[in-house]
Amino acid sequence: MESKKRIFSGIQPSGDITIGNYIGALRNWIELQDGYDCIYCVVDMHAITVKQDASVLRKRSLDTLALLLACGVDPDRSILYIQSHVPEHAMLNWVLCCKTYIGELQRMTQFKDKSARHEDNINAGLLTYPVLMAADILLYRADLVPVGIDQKQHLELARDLCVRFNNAYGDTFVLPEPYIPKTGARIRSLQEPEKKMSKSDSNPNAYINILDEPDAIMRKIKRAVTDCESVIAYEPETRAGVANLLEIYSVMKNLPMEACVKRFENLGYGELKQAVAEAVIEVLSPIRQRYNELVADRKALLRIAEDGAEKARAIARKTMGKVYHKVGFDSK
Ligand code: AQP
Repeated sequence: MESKKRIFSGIQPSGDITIGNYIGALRNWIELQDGYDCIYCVVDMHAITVKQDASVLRKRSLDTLALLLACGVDPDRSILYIQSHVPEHAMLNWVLCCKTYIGELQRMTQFKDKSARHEDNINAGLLTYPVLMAADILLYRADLVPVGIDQKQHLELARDLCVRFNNAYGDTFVLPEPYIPKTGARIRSLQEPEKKMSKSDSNPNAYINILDEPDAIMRKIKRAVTDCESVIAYEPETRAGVANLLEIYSVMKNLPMEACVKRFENLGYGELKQAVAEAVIEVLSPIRQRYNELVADRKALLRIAEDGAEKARAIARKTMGKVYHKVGFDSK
């Protein structure tokens, strides 16, 4: 029997998870569970590349796990765990760091953006973030990585490192492919549509948190920046604000873009915003309800995290054994 292809993806517990994260990545995580062997991870080690309060991070990691469950990650079908519970991530990170050139990392858009945003804390982890991400993926020999477009550059580095290592030491890692959705790969900020929607944005009106209450969703979408045109059209290059609302609508309603544009023919921005907000509320309300139930039982969440880490470690340990042997460490 042919074995299923493997998926790996992660999310940082660095803030409230937004509909950008949901549309760009999480909803695909859920769908892909049907046909793939899926491994999903709360990447708390990535989160400390920017300053975090320890107790807040600890709580957020488990809350994020609960949110993934609420969105539909099924721990009976997929492996779900917290990155720091599996030490092999850090072990492979170090080996791969020694195979990565500084110039490759300095070119990364996210490093440039985050260095500008965190001028007082341009630490080495911010620079080597993509190497840890490569380690996450290669450790599990993942075939496919569902991510938003912002992670494409990092995934290319993971592919380069895979080829570099395999060429030097023989076949060890599997070459991962990105899985980027056609619609919603880059959901934009509601306030500055030229930027991506980001959970660490200092302006909460710029993003919709998956757990936002309906009135907050309605308010934020009604305030979303659009333009002075009068016709609703999908022109992402020149009319990013309106295109963003149409993309959110298209994904939430599961309707092709042409049908969405037709739906709003001869209507105004007020009607568009009302319909987008209602569509978002309809999808997010059941997730919020499930999350509130799940998050109340910390013991059950910890059990799921421990169980997931054990399953993940069984795979990671095997890869790491091979890697240590190949690079010349004395593996017992
Ligand atoms: N705006 C977005 N549109 C589509 N996809 C997005 N993703 C993030 N923002 C958007 C995708 O969500 C997944 C998890 O992201 P992450 O937690 O690894 O961090 P990130 O990419 O750095 O996202 P944020 O929200 O901007 O976090 P902060 O503010 O902490 O840096 C990834 O697959 C990502 O592509």
